[in-house]
Amino acid sequence: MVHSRDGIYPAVCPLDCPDTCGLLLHVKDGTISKVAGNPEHPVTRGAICNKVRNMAGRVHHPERLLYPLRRTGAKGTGAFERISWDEAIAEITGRYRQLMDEYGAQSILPYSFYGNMGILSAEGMDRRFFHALGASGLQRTICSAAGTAGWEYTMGFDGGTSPEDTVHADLIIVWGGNIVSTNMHQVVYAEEARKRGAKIVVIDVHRNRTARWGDWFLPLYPGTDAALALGLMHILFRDGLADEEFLVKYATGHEELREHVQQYPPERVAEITGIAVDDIERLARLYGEAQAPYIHIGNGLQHHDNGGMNVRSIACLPALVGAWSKRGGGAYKSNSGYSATNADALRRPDLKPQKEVRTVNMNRIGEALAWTEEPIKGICVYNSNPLVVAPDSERVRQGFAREDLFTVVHDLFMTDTARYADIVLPATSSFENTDLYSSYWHHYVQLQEPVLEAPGECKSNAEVFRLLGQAMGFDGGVFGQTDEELIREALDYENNPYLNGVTLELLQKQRFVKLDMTPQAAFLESLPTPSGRIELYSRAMELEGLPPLPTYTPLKEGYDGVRRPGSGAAYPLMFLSPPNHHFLNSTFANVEKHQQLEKRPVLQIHPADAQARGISEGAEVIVYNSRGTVELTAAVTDSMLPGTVVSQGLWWEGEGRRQRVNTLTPDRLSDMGSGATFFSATVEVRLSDGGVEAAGSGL
Ligand SMILES: Nc1nc2c(c(=O)[nH]1)N[C@H]1C(S)=C(S)[C@@H](COP(=O)(O)OP(=O)(O)OC[C@H]3O[C@@H](n4cnc5c(=O)[nH]c(N)nc54)[C@H](O)[C@@H]3O)O[C@H]1N2
Ligand SMILES: Nc1nc2c(c(=O)[nH]1)N[C@H]1C(S)=C(S)[C@@H](COP(=O)(O)OP(=O)(O)OC[C@H]3O[C@@H](n4cnc5c(=O)[nH]c(N)nc54)[C@H](O)[C@@H]3O)O[C@H]1N2
Ligand code: SF4
Ligand SMILES: [Mo]
Repeated sequence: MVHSRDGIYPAVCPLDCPDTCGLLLHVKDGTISKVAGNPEHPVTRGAICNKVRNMAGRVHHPERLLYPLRRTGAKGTGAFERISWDEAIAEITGRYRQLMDEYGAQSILPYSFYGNMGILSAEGMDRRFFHALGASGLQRTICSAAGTAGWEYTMGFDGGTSPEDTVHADLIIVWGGNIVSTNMHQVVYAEEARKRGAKIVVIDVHRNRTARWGDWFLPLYPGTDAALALGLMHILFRDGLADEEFLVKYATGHEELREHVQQYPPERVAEITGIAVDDIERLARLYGEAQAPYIHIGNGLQHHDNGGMNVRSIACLPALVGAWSKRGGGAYKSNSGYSATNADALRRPDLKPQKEVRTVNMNRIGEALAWTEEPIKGICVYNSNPLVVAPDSERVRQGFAREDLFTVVHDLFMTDTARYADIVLPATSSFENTDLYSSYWHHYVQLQEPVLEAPGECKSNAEVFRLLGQAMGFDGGVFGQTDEELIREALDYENNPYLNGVTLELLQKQRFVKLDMTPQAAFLESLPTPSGRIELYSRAMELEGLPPLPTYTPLKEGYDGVRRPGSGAAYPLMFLSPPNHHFLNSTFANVEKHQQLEKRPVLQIHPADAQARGISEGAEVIVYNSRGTVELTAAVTDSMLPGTVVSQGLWWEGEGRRQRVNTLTPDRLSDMGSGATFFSATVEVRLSDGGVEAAGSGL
């Protein structure tokens, strides 16, 4: 099955990136000599990012884990001994049986995300195993949960404009998304639109790579996007730029909205957002007069206390101008709905011994590990690196340092999290497995078949949970299924008409298969909202105690609407920690090539804020708040409005340098969807005195 011969083989990029590229792996002597984009993949069209062009450095990294390990020293010190798989599986199942007897199965918690986007790797045997065990459930809300909730209240369906169609847009607004780094093929489509005359507007809190590429950059204060959207709606109604015919036909509540947005005149919105009145007026005119305006809603504005409402408010805009009925117009927040597979068949929630199990929000993992009532006694981490990616990371570290917590980590590397494990299991790279991939942006489903031999004793997620399930004595029919059987079950899903015609056989033949997009033509006629229409006014929100109309609410820890510190503001600077260009969340942060490309973790600070603190370019600074301290190198730049500082990238803990930015971020939950609020953080910054303070990381 595995190709041992030299050659060029198709593959799929497994990373949590909307582009889900088709790849070509050049293999020589059993190793990758080159990774290229597949020129035949209709969206990839031969182009891939620099991160994955350098993927061989990760897959063949000398520090890849090759054998199961058992801890021999204190947690966090990285002292382990090699054990066999038989010993590892026996120890895990033995401990799980003990915990179940003593504390109940819900004392065990899985912790996973999408380190590998493969459906079998992220949502298959693993889910079956924890369901059958009766373990606590995990709310996987770290990424886009707030925005998904805000979008679905408005549109009902987790889908929007098709990527290929955006070449026909004549105005593209990239709102809270750094697509040059995070969705490069959308940039390619936008370039095509630009050649046909489209303007590209970027709305962001800092002049990122995307802002530098766009035609017009509008910097604003963090977490004020809903106010801007409401201000635009105010002007659209005021100036007769709303598409009344469309609203009558497809929306609910436009009269209430017309009335409501009178509270958001441009002068007030300028004060809240930091954008000049003239610019708000100009943007509204551009939007209202465009033939087919398209909005790309990024993740940045979702990671806030008011993240759900930011998306909810922006999601109303296309309806106001009737953009949904223009080719290329509309908006994208996620297109996951189009490619939904049969989750129940794959994950088997019916295996749960009891219907209701406790769920734990992954954003609150630090707090959850400190519960004294019904404590979590076992945690199994895979596809994720919570010590680096979860908020309030010092609290997370303290949780993982608990001597009485039985921790299993399955990963390719000895991550910051794995160092705290009792048992570490070596994971295959995605190129060593069979898996099914769909995109949350484009419409192609892809198949990965093994290209490389697994090194050492690495095993895939599916294989690990098959072994664990069988060792626990769970149903052999469920835990004995092959990868191919699982894929067939996932694709057999009549509730999703877009999956029509996507089969394993066709995937084996073609590698990628386009979803059947014909139902999209009737998209507006069959929205799954309670009213069946675009809900500008949402009764469902009202019933849940949320404002039924889009509304601006200030951040909890930031500034209120007129730049006075809000109720919970303890520190004077807003701290933003979005992804960087060469890492994928915390993936690649340990690969030399990628580290060199990023150089080092820096803090971007405005000249006015730097001067007030005696900070000059290149100075070593301490960034701190009540949660902890991080050490970074200052980059003085006017890329942000004063009062905002930015550090891109999720670095692992440095040698003698505390640089995990999530030390500073709050574990509060967003207004809807129980999402993360990484970017609603405040900090103070001072020059480093050269010494490293005593408290903090134990790494
Ligand atoms: N190179 C690279 N690509 C990636 C990733 C990566 O780590 N590196 N991560 C992947 C994942 S998991 C995801 S979810 C996506 C995320 O990718 P994007 O959707 O692009 O989202 P972010 O990069 O989190 O944030 C985008 C921008 O929003 C800004 N922002 C922050 N707060 C606000 C605000 O209040 N208002 C506005 N308007 N802007 C704000 C941030 O500063 C940032 O410039 O990218 C994926 N692709
Ligand atoms: N401050 C701040 N924090 C953030 C963000 C931010 O913008 N700012 N972004 C947030 C977002 S949007 C997201 S999605 C999360 C992402 O958080 P995570 O999903 O935890 O992402 P990664 O850091 O890339 O960690 C994935 C881990 O999975 C491992 N892995 C890869 N493939 C496999 C496999 O096949 N099997 C197993 N067992 N392991 C595998 C990788 O080696 C890696 O260690 O981070 C969030 N955290
Ligand atoms: S990270 Fe994104 S852009 Fe890069 S190869 Fe993977 S899917 Fe394509
Ligand atoms: Mo994400």
